[in-house]
Amino acid sequence: MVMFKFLREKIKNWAEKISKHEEEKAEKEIDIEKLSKKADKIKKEVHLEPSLDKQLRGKTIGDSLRSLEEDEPKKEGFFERIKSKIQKVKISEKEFEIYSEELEMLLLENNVALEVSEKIIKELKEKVVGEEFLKKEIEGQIKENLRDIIEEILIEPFSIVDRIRGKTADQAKDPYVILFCGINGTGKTTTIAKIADHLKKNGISCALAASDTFRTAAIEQIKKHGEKLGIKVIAHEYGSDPAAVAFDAIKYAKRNFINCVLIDTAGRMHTAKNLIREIEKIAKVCKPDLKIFVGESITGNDIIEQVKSFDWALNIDGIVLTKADIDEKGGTALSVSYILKKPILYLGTGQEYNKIEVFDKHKFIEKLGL
Ligand SMILES: Nc1nc2c(ncn2[C@@H]2O[C@H](COP(=O)(O)OP(=O)(O)OP(=O)(O)O)[C@@H](O)[C@H]2O)c(=O)[nH]1
Ligand SMILES: [Mg+2]
Repeated sequence: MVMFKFLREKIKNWAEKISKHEEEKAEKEIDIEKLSKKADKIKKEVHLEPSLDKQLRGKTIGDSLRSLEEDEPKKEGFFERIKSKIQKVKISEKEFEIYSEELEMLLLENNVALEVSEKIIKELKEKVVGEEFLKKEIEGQIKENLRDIIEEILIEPFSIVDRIRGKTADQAKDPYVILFCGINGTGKTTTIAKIADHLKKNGISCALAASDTFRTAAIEQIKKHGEKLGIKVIAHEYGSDPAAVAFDAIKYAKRNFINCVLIDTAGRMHTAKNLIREIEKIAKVCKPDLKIFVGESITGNDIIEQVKSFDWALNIDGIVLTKADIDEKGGTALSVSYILKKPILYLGTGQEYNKIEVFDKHKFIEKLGL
C-alpha cells in the first residue's frame, strides 16, 4: 500500500534532524565547558600558591585537569560530566517551537486536519520539552512519543463479525442490520459486496438490500455482485421507496434465517437536507444495528464535514475508508477518527472483493514508521 508514502519518510527525516541538531548542541556545550575550564585553570595558575605551582609545573594541561578531578574524588568527575553532557540533551520550549512548526506543516500537507495536528503537537510538547534524553535515543524517543499520541487518537475498532455472532447466536433473534451511507461514488456498493463476502467466509449468511433506487444502473450493479458472490439481493423498481426495499430485505432475512442484512443506499451530498432526511427515514424504518459511513481515504479535510452531517442525522457507529490503495497521504484516517470519536472498521484497498482489511491501529501506525 502506498499510504504514508511521503509522511513516513518525512517524519523520519524530521526526527533525524532533531537528533542531529541536539547532538551538535551538546558538542558545542562541551566545547564551551572545556574552554571555560581551561580559562579557570589558567587563572588559577597565574595566582598559584608557590607550593602548588611547583607541583603543577612540567605537567600537561590534561594532567592538570586529571589532577583537578582527583582533588575532588567524591564529586562527579570532570570527564564524567563531559561524558554525561555528550549523552544527555534537553529540548527547550523555543527549540521545540521551531521543530514543531515543521512537523505541523508535514501533517497538514498529508491531510491531517489542523485540529488534529495541533493536538499531536501539544501532546508531544508536554512529553518532550524539558525532558532529559540520551542523545543516542532522542530520535527513537520522539518517534515513540508520537506513536503513543497517534495510538490514542485512533479509536479502537470493534469486530463486526463478533457483533453479528453476538446477536445471531440465538436463531430466534432478528437479523443483524447494517446501513451504509456516504456521498456519491465513495465505494459504498463495492464495500457492501466486499463485507458480505468477508462475512460469508466467516460463516455469516447475508442478504443485500438494493435501496439505491435512484442512480441509473445501481440496482443492476448490486445484483451483479450478488450473483458473483452467491448472495441474495432484494430489489424493487427504480424510483421506489428505499426504506420499503430495506424493510422487505429484513423480512426476507427473518423468514430465511439469514444472519445479516446489508443496506446499500444512494450516494447523497451531505449538504442536501432532503436527501439526508431520506436516509434518516430509512434508519427509522429499519432500526439498523450498525450505521457505517463510507468515505474515501483520499478526500482529505472535506471528509470531516461529510461525516459530521451523516453522524448528526444517523449517529454513525463506524467508518470504512476506501481507496486507501491510492492514498499516498493517509492523514484522513487520523482526522476522521479523532474528530468523530468513532472507529475506522475497515480499509478498502482495491477493487476486488478481497481488497478489504480489518482496520488495525498498530499496523496503521507501523506504516508511519513509528
Ligand atoms: N482503488 C479502489 N477503488 C475502489 C475501492 N472501493 C471502490 N472503488 C471503486 O470506486 C468506484 C465507485 O464504487 P461504488 O461502489 O460504485 O461507489 P458508490 O459509493 O456505491 O457509488 P454511488 O452509489 O454512485 O454513490 C468503483 O469504480 C469501484 O471499483 C477501493 O478500495 N480502492
Ligand atoms: Mg452505490
